[in-house]
Amino acid sequence: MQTVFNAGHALHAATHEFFRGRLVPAFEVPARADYILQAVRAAGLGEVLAPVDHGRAPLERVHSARYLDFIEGAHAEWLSTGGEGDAFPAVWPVRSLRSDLEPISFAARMGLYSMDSGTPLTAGSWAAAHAGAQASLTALDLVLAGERSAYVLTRPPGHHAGADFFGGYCFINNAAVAAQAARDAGLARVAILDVDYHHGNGTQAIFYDRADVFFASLHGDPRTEYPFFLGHADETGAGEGVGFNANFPLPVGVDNDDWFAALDAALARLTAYQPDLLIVSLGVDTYGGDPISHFKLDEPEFRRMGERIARFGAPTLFLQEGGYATEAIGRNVVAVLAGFETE
Ligand code: SP5
Ligand code: ZN
Repeated sequence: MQTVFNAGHALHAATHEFFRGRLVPAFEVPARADYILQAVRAAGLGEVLAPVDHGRAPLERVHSARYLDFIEGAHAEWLSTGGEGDAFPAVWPVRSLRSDLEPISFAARMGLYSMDSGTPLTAGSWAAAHAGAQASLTALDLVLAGERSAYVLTRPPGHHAGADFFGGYCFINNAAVAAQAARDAGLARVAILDVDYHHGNGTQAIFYDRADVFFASLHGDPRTEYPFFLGHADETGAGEGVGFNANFPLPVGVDNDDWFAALDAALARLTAYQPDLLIVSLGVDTYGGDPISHFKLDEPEFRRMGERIARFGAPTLFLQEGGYATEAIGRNVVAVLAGFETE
């Protein structure tokens, strides 16, 4: 399996994130990608390629131009309006407040275009996220050209980012950009399987009223786990999209057997859908040793996950999402990808 590596990932480097009113050391750090790259090379998984620039148009198929403009200029604007270091939002247009008008105030626009204060927007966030989307499009090209699979090694992750907001460490929704690009390349049906510990609220929202992209997700129950406000089992799609969204919320500490039963149930739904392409939002924060999550998968389970996804039998694009046990992340990711390769 070939890897498309976003070497620009390190431009997004936060030292701290907001948590319970304090700055705590950031979890989503450049070393994550370094460890994965090392493990991919050590395992001899396959060639490591650089992204090819596909421009901004494929991003605008998913995100609003206004949002992309904002993210591109946000850090410079933060500095020019008196901010120091990384930028954080502090005010949001919640129920009864208006989000249909774009304010002039930078602080107000930070709130309009975000969902939480736990996502540092750094000087290099746009460059890193933009390059990650290019890596995703490059890996998609490999699969469209007939490769059985490809892996996108990138950060920041993408699945929490919506059409016009950032959050959950995510700015550009790589899975959504790739899925839309696959549709635009002529594939009729695309399935997204999100196995990150956290519900992929951004991806779900982007495709919620559509039948041409099926979103299925296994994740910590949003009643207790981030992103809290989406990811319940009764979210099955809207309008033409009814029946093309499937959530499998699982309790904190879920048994590995129950996690795999949910994976089988999700894949059964996707089998009935008969997609032309499977995109896997591959977060490995389901690892037992993850510092911010509460599932119990380990290397044998990650390998089994890869085998199970391979048996699904569709051309498969793996995209890196979460995983915060930095020293174990390479081993865990490679276990999934190597498991896929052996099937
Ligand atoms: C892509 C992805 O996995 N995003 C996850 C975003 C999680 N944001 C909430 C983080 C809360 C950190 N909690 C720290 C607890 C330390 N004991
Ligand atoms: Zn996650």
